[in-house]
Formats: sequence, structure tokens, C-alpha cells
Amino acid sequence: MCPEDESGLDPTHPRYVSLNRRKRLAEGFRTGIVVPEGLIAHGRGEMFDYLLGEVTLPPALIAEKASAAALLTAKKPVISVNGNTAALCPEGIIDLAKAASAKIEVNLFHWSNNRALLIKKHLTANGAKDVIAENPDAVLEGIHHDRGKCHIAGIYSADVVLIPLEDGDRAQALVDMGKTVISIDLNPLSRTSLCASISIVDELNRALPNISRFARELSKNKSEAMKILDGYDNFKGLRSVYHTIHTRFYDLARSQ
Ligand code: PTJ
Repeated sequence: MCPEDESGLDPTHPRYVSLNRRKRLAEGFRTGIVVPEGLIAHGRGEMFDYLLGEVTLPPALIAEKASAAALLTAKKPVISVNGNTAALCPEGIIDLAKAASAKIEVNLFHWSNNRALLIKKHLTANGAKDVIAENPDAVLEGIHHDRGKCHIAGIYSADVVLIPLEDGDRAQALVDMGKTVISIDLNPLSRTSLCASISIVDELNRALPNISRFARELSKNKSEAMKILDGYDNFKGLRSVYHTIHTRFYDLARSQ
């Protein structure tokens, strides 16, 4: 008999971490937090994580530090949370909101008031306070569809928005509204990664604790945070990710 953890998974399985994430997502799907499309999005993310070697690359770490700096120096920082993000890493969202004094807004691509409430409940059960979720009272400029729904007290009036696992159209709308947009997206070719102000090409569960750690470090030195932001070059980071994938495949091809 193999040992099992409380989730019923075998911790000695070589893909235990990945199986655990799938389990959280599948549970989220069963409880109505995650939409079916979210399962597809996760598969796409896993595929890109394979290409990256399932590690936080140096350019991702730089982007995570710059993101911490942007959140800390913001007037109104907001973390946007969708179904996948809530199911995968509620602890990470809540801890980052604390570390960066950011608001949490449930903001959905496949909007429903009921799902927003379910996600709010899930976050609250995990220790979140003051989650903005139901009854949106604003729309993202240029998005005349349910997926534009948001809150004046949250994303609509925010100056810096963190958007994990976000759709490109909505990401672009936030950029067009003049906000500093931080994406977490394993696909370095997605419209979201290409249009964000700071593109973190890393897995959500690795990225969030890194940003929190940097936020705690930088909170003691805001002028250092400003300096980091001033010197940050997003396209340099994306080029470095493309280069890493290329080199990784080149080396693998030569070694076989
Ligand atoms: O809950 P909703 O209604 O707001 O819908 C959420 C989804 C994810 C379905 C919606 O935002 C969507 O359709 O997103 P996309 O356009 O599929 O983009 C999601 C991006 O996140 C893709 O580029 C994936 O590669 C990436 N991704 C998936 N899982 C992870 C990830 N990036 C980082 N970490 C992950 N775990």
C-alpha cells in the first residue's frame, strides 16, 4: 500500500505537486468555483510549465520583485481573483493581499453572481477579509459584455492590478484604462503576457509566495522599490524567457 496524504494522493508519486494542483482544480469544478474552460486553461498552463522546466526562471524572479515594488508603491492596488486562481492558491492570494496591503476582487471572465459569491465564501473560509465580489457596479471601459463587470471600489479605480491567469482582452482593457497591469501567465506568447506592464511567466503557486516575500522585504525600503520599478524592462524579461525555452530545447535536442 502506498502512503497517502490527507488529499488521498500518493506523496511519493513523481508528479505529486502537479497532481495536487489538478485535484484542487477538479474539486473547484465540482463545487462550482471553476468553469469547465478553466480546466482547459490549466492544461495549457501545465504544457508551458513543461517547456520552462517547471521552475521559476531568473526573469520571472525579476518580474516578481518588480511586481512587489509596483504593488507596494501603488495608491490602490487590487488583486483580481478568478475561479482557477481561487481554487489553486487561496492561501497565496490572501498572504499577498496582507503583504502588499492590496484589496481582493473576485473578477470573472465567465461572470455569474452566484459563482462570485461561492469564490468569496471559499476565500473567506481560507481566512480572507473584505473580499469584493457580488453586485458589480462598473464595467471595464471598452468591454460591453458580462466579462467587463467590475467594482468601482476595486479594479475600476485601482492604479495597479494583479491579474493571474487572465484573458487577453480584459488585460488589454485594463492597460488601455491607464493601469499598471501585472500578469501571472505561464504562456509567454499570450496576449496577456504581451500587453501587461509586468509579465510574470511563472506558475501561480510559485509566483505568489515570491511576490509576497519581496513585498515584505521592500516594505522597509520604499525608495528601493521605486528604484527597482524605474529600472524594470518588461520586454527584456520576455525575450529572456523565449531565449531560455529555445536554449533548453536546443540543448535537449543535442543531448539525445
Ligand atoms: O473563472 P473565470 O470565469 O474568470 O475564467 C478563468 C479562465 C482561466 C477560464 C479565463 O480567465 C480564461 O479563459 O483564461 P485564458 O485566456 O485561458 O488564459 C489563462 C492563461 O493562464 C493561459 O495562458 C494559461 O497558460 C495560463 N495558466 C493556466 N494555469 C496557470 C497559468 N499560468 C500560471 N499558473 C497556472 N497555474
